[in-house]
This record gives sequence, structure tokens and C-alpha cells, in this order.
Amino acid sequence: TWKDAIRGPDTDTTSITKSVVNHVQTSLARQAYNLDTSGAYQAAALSVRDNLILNWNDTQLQYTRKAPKRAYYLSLEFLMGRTLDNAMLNLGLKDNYKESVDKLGFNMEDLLEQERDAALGNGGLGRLAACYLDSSASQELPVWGYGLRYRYGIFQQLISPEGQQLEAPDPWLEMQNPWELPRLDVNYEIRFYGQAERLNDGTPRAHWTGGQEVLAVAYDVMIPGCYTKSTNNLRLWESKPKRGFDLNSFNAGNYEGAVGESNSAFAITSVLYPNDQTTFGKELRLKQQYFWTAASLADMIRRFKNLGKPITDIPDYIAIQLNDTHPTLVIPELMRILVDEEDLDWDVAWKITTNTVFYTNHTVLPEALEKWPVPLMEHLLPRHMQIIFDINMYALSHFLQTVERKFPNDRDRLARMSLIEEGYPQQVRMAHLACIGSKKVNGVAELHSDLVRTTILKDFVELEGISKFSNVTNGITPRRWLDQCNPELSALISKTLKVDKSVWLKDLDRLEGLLPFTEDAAFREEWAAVKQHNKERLAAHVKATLGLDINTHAMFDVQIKRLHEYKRQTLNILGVIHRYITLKAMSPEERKKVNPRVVFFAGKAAPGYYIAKITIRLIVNVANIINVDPDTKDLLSLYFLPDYSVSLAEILIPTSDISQHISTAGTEASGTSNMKFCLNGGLLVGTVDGANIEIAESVGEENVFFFGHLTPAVEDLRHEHRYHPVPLEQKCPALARVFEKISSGAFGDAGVYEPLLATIRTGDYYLITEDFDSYIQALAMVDEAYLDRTEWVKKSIRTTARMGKFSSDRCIMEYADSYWNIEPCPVGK
Ligand code: 26Y
Repeated sequence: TWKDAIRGPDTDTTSITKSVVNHVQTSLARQAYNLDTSGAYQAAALSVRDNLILNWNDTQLQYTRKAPKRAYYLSLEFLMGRTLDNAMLNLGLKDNYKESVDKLGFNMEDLLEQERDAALGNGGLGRLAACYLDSSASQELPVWGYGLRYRYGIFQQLISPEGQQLEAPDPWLEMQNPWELPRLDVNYEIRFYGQAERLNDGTPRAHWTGGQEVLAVAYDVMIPGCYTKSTNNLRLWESKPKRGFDLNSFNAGNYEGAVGESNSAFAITSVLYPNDQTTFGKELRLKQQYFWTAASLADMIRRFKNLGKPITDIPDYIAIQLNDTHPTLVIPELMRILVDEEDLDWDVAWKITTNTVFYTNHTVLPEALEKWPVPLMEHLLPRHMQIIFDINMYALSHFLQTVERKFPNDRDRLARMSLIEEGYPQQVRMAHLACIGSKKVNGVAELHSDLVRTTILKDFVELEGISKFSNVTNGITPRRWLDQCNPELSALISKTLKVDKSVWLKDLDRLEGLLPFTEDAAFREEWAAVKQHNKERLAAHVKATLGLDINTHAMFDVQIKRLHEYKRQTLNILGVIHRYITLKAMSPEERKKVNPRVVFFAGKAAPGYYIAKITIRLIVNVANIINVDPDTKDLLSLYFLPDYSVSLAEILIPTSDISQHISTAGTEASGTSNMKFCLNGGLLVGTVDGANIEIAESVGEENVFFFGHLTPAVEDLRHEHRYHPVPLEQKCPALARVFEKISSGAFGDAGVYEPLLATIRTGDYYLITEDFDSYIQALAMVDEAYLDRTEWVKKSIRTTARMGKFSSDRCIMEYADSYWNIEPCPVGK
């Protein structure tokens, strides 16, 4: 069985207890009799880690022996969350560890709470990368992740009593981190600045010299597959100075100069940029991008060279997946290595590059498309700037001929397609570079991939053909997002299907076997009881951490994601106020018929995102008023849970009756939390956007609450708002009443919210006024559907049962087969 295959000989409870105690006494150098919870966590983690290390070694040895083609997933963000629970579950050792920890006088739940989240990401893109690593290892595929080891992850969010978001640093490495292995011997020198001189000897070569050199040092994070020995690697780079500091300057009395250079090396990997989908042309960010892509590529090429194959074989052994444009510099960097260092012809180098690299786009929002000023790029990376200009000439002159043939006299088209956007300053368009440098380009849901093909990369589709541009709809790992976060539901599913979870967690379509049980009243009761327990688990957590009492007999309505205008948390909070006004106007008799509702928000705002921060303020202040209003508090309450994280999501998601995914149509590329909620039996309230559409196709449209305008209408509506504005009172009287309430000072100083309200009154780019009425209607339909609790539970079961498509195992298989062309490389076969 898989158990024998992946476990070492010493995984019975007695041996585990020994191993934990041994780690207490040796690794931690502590006495077993006065151990605190934190020490117990550390020791248990080190003991679990021993298993991972053995599997990791075997896996990597196998890769070296078999030399399969490998895929490398380059992402500036990996939102891993906690590791201990996930590792024990994937190893199938959780019960044993629980028993041992019990014997030692500790509670496993308390131990798990000791671990800090590894929060090296902002949101969806970073968490997707983490799910993909889990699925790659679980399917025994030779895939490594490459990222940065930020000393500070995403900031900690504090909410002041007035509702202001405050940011505190996230020193996640303060306690020792048992999940990483420092590889101080694996390091590369990375150059910045300096001079690039073309040789002009008939070759395209140049010499890049001078400038600053820093060291990239590897830290390896083990990625255990589920119920397999396969354990992959996530290699994170840390920056440090090439050598301590400049002793000459120091001796000459230039102390600051001596230390300055060394500090600037450490600075590169000091902190994750907390901007999600809003670009900031900051030099340090570009430095991060180059530092990471150059170190990762050097590492891949060193490994490739060990195979002793000709350099032109690179595409047969390496596939590089770009998680958005952030790692696009691998394209010019690979060209630099091939041309300047390997002395290849430009054409040959370009062919190798464009057969090795793949690009996933995650957004069509203009403000999230990366552009770097040419002067900055020239200064920091002079050789790469030359290469980008050369690619532009080379690719575009090829294009030029085709374009001229296909679209004679179309000068605009060339300007639109250029890698360089004209202006002061000129800017490098990273999405264009990623596109022409890649073998394939994909979006992350059907609608989004269509938008990529018809809007931002339209010209490239017309030139290169549609087959290069395709879709891989996102997915989530059912290990973390069902088995780990909702153990009761997982157990109920196994019991009902009469199938061990080791089977259905890796073949999620099996959930369809639940469908016949919708007619089984006893099963429905168990299903509902699990949801109830999960609500109580959250309520206990909120009581313990925030001291608040939550009504667990209400409907739970959840919106948790980064704060962003396009995601429209504003629509939700304005809807809550509308509900409050409606309740206040009711008679006590009428109120008795209303089903109680608890609304949860959580999410971080980028520190410089003013409107998003006002939205948080409004939510908190509305909560402060309505949660104490004796007329309504039992029927409607509202919570903004601070410091949203992967761990908080794991407690919140299993509680939801409904969750909200209400972006303006055409703006949310996919969304992935929508999948997490539905997998846990929460129904979806949403717009016809991103993966919501495919979720509805799978679970049945009768089981989702859709509202709002469709994508094709959005452009025209925006145009109308700009050129033929209609006063709010006329356009949407219900919303006008909500605005009046806010402006009356009902939720504190009205002036505070004015800039937020103004974005809606004038312009309304995200179409709040257009969708408000149908949004309120959708919520009314939710209320109505909830009255028939039997039917509601059936909807919940059907939803879970039909979510098989959204396992990230399916996504990774698609990438492996249709993009990377890699195969499983299981240990010991
Ligand atoms: C350029 C920089 C400021 C930047 C930083 C972070 C740009 C974008 C991002 C993050 C983007 C992101 O998280 N996109 C999300 O990717 C998810 C996974 O594909 C999608 O589900 C989600 O719809 C999309 O918004």
C-alpha cells in the first residue's frame, strides 16, 4: 500500500514519540519535562521533517538518475500558509502524531496554532502557485518552484477602533523555521549596473562588466506529495553581499560607505512588495525580479550541463513556466547566456528560448500590466536592455514582413505591438515580451483566456495564430482546501462513498458519488451538522482572538479577498446598509419572518490604496453601529476579521452558507476562493465573471445566484456613464437612500467616506450603480431559497459533488501534457 511505500520503518506511535522526545533533547537542547507548547511544536515539526527529508532525498536522486525533462514554476509569490498539518496529512501520519503528542501531554490543535504562516504572497496568484506545487508532487511530476525568501512576508494588518488599516511587519522567520534547509553551498553571483559593450565582431555578443555583484543563496523547502514518496523542491533565494563589507573603505574611515554596499545587497530579498495588481516602477522591485530570474536560470543551466547534452537540447530537458510577467526577464537573461556566454547564433538562441518558456497571464486590468521605464532598465541591466531592443527589432522585423503582407500600411499595428511603448520615458511592455518569448500563452479561465485573445494580445493572435493562445482554468488542492480545513466533511464523504480518502482526494470526480445521497434525509442531517460545527469552530476562534460573540444560528455570508475596487467589496457593504435600512423600517411582526444573517469580510488593502482603505473603514464603522442596534442585531450582524491569511481562510471557508464573488464582469481573471467555498458546500453569489461561469456550468446554474451585467455590456455602460451621466437619485433610488444614510453621519464622520462615494457618483468605472438593483434581488433570492432548508442542503451537497473539475491536479495534468511535455517520475520505479 501507499503507506508502506512512503513511511520509514519508525512511524508507529512509540517510535514517533521517541523521535519527538529525541528532538526536544538534541535539536532543541531542552529538557523533556519542562517543555512548553512552542517547544512541542518545534520538536514535532522536526520529527515530521525527518520523514520529508528522506523522501526528498530519494525523489531527487531518482530525478538525477532518470534525467527526465523537468518543469520549473517561477513565481515571485508562494502563499504556502502553514506546513505541519499538511505534511502530516500528506504522509498519512496525522493520527499517529496526534496520539504521540497526546501521550506527551499536549493537544495537537494547540501545536498547530504555534506555527506562523509562510505568507510570501499577496493573494490569488501566490496561493495558486502553492496549490500547483502540491498537485505536482502528488502526481509525481518532476517540478520545482523558484521564488524569493523574503525576510518579511505580506504585512500584518491591524484595524484601529476607528476602522483604519495599520500595517506591521511580518517577521515570520523570528522563530526558527523547521521547513527550510539552508544550502549555503548553492550560490550564484548576480550582477547589476555596470557597462555592456557589444563586440561588433560579426557576432551578436557583448561583454557586461563592472557594477555591483551580490550573492544569491539557496534555501530549499520540501513539498510532499499526497500519499506518495515523491517530495519536490521549492528553492527560495536569499540575497547577501559577495563578501562581508569593504574593509578598505572601512579602514579609510568611510564607515557608511563600507556598510552601505553590504546593506543594499541584503535589501533585495528583505520584503515582499504588498501591491496586488497595481504597479509601482520601483528600482528595488526590478532588482528582485532580475536577482531571482538570474539565480534560478543559472541553477537550471548548471543542472542541465551535468547531463552532458548539447546546449541546443535545453528545450528537451527544461520547461519554464512564468507566473504572470514578473519573471519575464528570464527571456533576455537566457538569450544573454546563450549568445554572450555560449556563443550561439542569435537565431539558434531565440529558437531555444521560445521553445523553453511558457507564459500564464493572470489579469487584463491595465494597472496591473507591468511596464518598466527604459532609462531604469538601461541603468540597472544595460545588457538586457540591448537584448530587449534586439528582440524587438528581430521579432518585429519578422513580424513586419508578415504584418506588411497581412495588413499592408498598418503602421498603428506595429506601434501597438512594439515591446517599447513610446512616451516620456519610453517603457518596456513586459506582457508583449513574455508573449513573443514564449512557446505558449494561457489565461486562467475560459472567459479570461478569451479576453486575453481578443483584447490585450489580439494583435499577436492575428500574427502568430490562435493555437499558441489557450486556456487552463485554475484549480485548488483538495488536500488543503477540503481534507485539511474541513476534516469532518472529509470523513463524512469517505464514509458515505465507502471509499478511502486516499482515493477520492486524488480523483476528485469521485465526489459525484454523493449525488444519490441528496435524497437521504439522514445524510442531509449529517451534512448540515458538519456546517454547524464549522460555524461553532469559527465562533470559538473569534471569541478567543477578538472577544466577540457570533450568532452561529444565522446564515453565514462571506467575502474574503484582497480589497480592490474591481472586486467590489463596496457593493457588498452598500448592500448591507440597504438591508439594515430595510430591517429598521419593518414592524416587529415583519422582522420575525426574516432569517438572521451574519456577514463576514476579511482582506488586506495595499498600503497606498486610499479608496480600498476607506472601504475597510466603512465596513468597520457600519459594524460598530448595526451590531449593537437592538432592533436588528439578532437579524443582521457584520464582522471585519483583521489580518486575513491562508490560516484564517481555512477556518472561514467551511462555515459559509453563501460566499460573494461579485467583480465587475470581465475583471476577475478566474478567482480561486470561489472554488474553495463551493468544494466545502457553500453556495456562490456572483457575477458572470472568471471561473464563476465554469463553476455554474459544473454545479448547475440552479445552484448559484448570478446577477449583474455581462462582459460585453461593460464597455458601453462605462461610455454612457462618462458622456451621459444620470444623477444617482434617478439611476438607482435604493442606492441613493444608502448614500443619504452614510452622508447623514449614521456611521461617523461622513466626510471620511466622501472620496469613496464620489468614485461611484462620478464615473462609476466598476458599475456599482448599474448592478446594485440586481445584486439586491439576488440576495433576496438567497433568502427565499434558504427558507426551504431541505432543498438548500441538497443544493449544498450537489455543489460539492460536482466540483471535481476544479482540483488543481487536473490543471497540472493539462500543463504537463499540453505545455511542458513532462511525465511522472515516481521514486523507485
Ligand atoms: C505587477 C504587480 C504589481 C502585481 C502583483 C501582483 C501584479 C499582479 C499581482 C497579482 C495578481 C493576481 O493575484 N491575480 C489573480 O490571479 C489568480 C490566480 O490566477 C486569479 O484567480 C485572480 O482572478 C487574479 O486576480
